[in-house]
Amino acid sequence: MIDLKEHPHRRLNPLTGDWVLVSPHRTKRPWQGQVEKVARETRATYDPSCYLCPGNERAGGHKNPAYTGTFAFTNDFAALLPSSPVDELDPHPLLRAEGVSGICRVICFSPRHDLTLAEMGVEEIRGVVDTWTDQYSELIHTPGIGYVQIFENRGAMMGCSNPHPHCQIWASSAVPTEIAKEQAAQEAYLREHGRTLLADYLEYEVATGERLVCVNEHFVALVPWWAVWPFETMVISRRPVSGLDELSSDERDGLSDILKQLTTRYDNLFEISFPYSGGFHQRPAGSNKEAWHLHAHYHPPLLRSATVRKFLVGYEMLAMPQRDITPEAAALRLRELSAVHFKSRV
Ligand code: H2U
Ligand code: ZN
Repeated sequence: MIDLKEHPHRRLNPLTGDWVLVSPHRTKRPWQGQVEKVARETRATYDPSCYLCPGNERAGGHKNPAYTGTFAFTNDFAALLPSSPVDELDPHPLLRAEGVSGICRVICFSPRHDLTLAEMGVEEIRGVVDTWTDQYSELIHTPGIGYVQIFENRGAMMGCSNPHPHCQIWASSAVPTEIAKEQAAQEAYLREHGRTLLADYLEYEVATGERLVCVNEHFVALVPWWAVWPFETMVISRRPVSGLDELSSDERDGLSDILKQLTTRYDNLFEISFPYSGGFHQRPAGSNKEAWHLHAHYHPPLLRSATVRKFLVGYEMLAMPQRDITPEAAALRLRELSAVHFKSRV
């Protein structure tokens, strides 16, 4: 019998069909890297050289308005363009190409240059949730758009170009690879069980509690059974809605609260502004509303300290992802952290 705390094993991600190798025995090996204290960064509330601060000029000469809440604009260096051709070009059966058109936007979460989601109030986060919802609702019904990806790169380690709190939206004609995998799995699950895959998964996780990080009436944050990144989490709506546009006002409050709780715990883990890439997965245009279950994924790279990160290289690049610390151990650590942000403690 395998012991999940002792024996190397692999776990299946039912949303994608991908496996992850778990090597719990390796966490017992001695760690000789030093655990350094990182100096606290202090930032001004306004930075005259920031291209996201209110009133400042961006690349290409656009000037930001004196915004007071959230602010959305078209990315000046958009990866997708609205009217580019979407036809196919296949010079050989093995060499296929397809044009992809789309819309790329940037959303500032706050006029304050020095804040992060973790340090914003729940009411301000609610403003961000409302903007995400408005953007999704508009873009998912835009002709030619197949999928709307909302994502945030937080911290320089994740390639974030600017500390001003912001996220990106890429709305594309094509449905991206990860979404296509999750769509196929969720549709197959609904056909077989008559419920969403994540409703059944959530029911099990809430009953056992082992991988939960924090919960409220409307949302659950947990380290998924199949987590690849050391402190990877998912935020899942308790009610099986297919997108942000189907959340009630109370549920939007619940989402704001769970994001505040989760990002605060993340920051408290190493007492830094915790880097991650995270974002929402929700129904593509014209897809089955019954099958899709709204959720967010958070993929933080840090492993042991503010600077020791996990790389997906070597075996991971050539064979499959691997982790040492178990998802259960990661969830326990996050769950036991304070829900009060370290910067606001006296
Ligand atoms: P990231 O920090 O996740 O890279 O997002 C910042 C985005 O802002 C990035 O996609 C855009 C970049 O193209 N940007 C502008 O649209 N205008 C600017 O003046 C600078 C950066
Ligand atoms: Zn700024």
